[in-house]
Amino acid sequence: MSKTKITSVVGGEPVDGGRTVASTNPARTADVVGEVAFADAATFVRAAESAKAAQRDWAAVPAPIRGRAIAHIGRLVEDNKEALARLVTAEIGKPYAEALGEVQEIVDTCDFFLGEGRRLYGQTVPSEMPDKQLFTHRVPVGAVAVITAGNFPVAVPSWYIVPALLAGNTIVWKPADYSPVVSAAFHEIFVRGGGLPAGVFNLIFADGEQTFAGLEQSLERGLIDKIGFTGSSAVGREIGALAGRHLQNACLELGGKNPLVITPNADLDLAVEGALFSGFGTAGQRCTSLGTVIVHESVHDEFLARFGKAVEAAKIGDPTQDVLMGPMLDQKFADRYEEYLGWIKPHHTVIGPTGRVTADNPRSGFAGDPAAGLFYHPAVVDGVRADDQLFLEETFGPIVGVITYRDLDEAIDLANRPGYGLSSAIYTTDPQEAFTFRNRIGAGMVSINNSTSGAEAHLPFGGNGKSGNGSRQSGVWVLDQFTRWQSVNWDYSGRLQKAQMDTVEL
Ligand code: UN1
Repeated sequence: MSKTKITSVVGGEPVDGGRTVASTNPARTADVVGEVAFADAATFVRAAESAKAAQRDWAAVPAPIRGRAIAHIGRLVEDNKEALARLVTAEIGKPYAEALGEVQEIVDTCDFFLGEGRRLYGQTVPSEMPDKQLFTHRVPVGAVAVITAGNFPVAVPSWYIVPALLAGNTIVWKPADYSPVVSAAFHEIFVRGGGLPAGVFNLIFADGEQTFAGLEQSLERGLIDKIGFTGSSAVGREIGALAGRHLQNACLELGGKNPLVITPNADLDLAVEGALFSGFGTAGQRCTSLGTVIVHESVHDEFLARFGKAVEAAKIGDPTQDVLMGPMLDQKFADRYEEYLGWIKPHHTVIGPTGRVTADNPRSGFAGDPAAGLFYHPAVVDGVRADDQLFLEETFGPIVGVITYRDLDEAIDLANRPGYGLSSAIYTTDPQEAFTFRNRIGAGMVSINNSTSGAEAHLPFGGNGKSGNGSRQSGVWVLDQFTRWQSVNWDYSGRLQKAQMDTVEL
């Protein structure tokens, strides 16, 4: 693949200069996919100025016409689906079938919101007084800063950018630093497909420090009206605090330690399949990835035997082939996996080989050349305890813990204990167990007889506790993030009618 030079785009113009960083293919780390020029805080502020300046005209475009722009974007993404998916696979090592699914999520999001341009409903509301009418309108929030992670380099940004544009907002997007080539391709499709005027959708590549400084300065100058952030809980806290200091409420989609409960009434084969996919799909690097299996003690041994076998048989390796698990997305996540293993191994039973896949530490049936990339063994850790670091913290890697329980109360207590609250799952054929779990789990998303991963574009997505501040994306619900309600009070009585004082009595 030829090297591409990627830059930020502010007000429709590329911004070169600054430090240049190479983006490599995690499945073949010697391959440079592209080079990206990192911008500084001042460039971020210029992007915010540009978004702010373009917002009034963009909001003046009738919503159905903005919906049509979203429709064109969706079609262009669909026309370029394979090419974009191949780029996702090349730059972050996501297996190609998953990458295709990820690109499809943009199409689904566009499909949903193109019609929303013709709805974007407000209400008519009766007044306490005669000859007076009350209305509500959704109005755009203004210029939105979108900061996203690289594990879903195109689907998750579209969850913010599509509804925000549809609702009449303009954007400064700062994607993850390890997926710049995919991000630039996404930006290009959106600007071209939607015919977006300059300044409506700005793209900034920058490191965390410059981004934070640029964001802070933009907030101080009133240039950014809303922040959407997907990433770790630690950075989410900082973003949330920064937003709060400016009396804003950020849309935060953070980490998860997602539990999967297996009751004695579960279909065990189905549970094994669900645990395998959500534990090791995307090499465990989804915010919705499985953290801990909470299994009833009576079925623990049988589950573990079947799960162990399934993990051993799973295809791992070259993400352009048909594999369950490709490489780690980036060196920093590989390092973290190693760090966790160093902590886990002295204390726990780990099933099968762990660590990096090498000639000395092989993986049977490995697809391709393990030495070429950031390939690791999937780790299943038995005998986890409720006060273990592994039980309490997100690992963002292919590590699944297993803990046992005695009754459903204990299982639910364990599922809630880490204090995250993104996704969760229960495997049971007993509806009573399923509904008790649904009723008492603290997570924003609950799967019954399905894995913890696998959001759909029209169902609310989001978490509670350490997983977010209760904001929700997807479907109509996300419009509450990117619009504000305006109340209109229209008096046609020709006199001053005072609320409460002139209220009509029966
Ligand atoms: C994320 O990992 O940030 O539900 C989002 C899922 C995905 C989205 C995950 N479609 O697994």
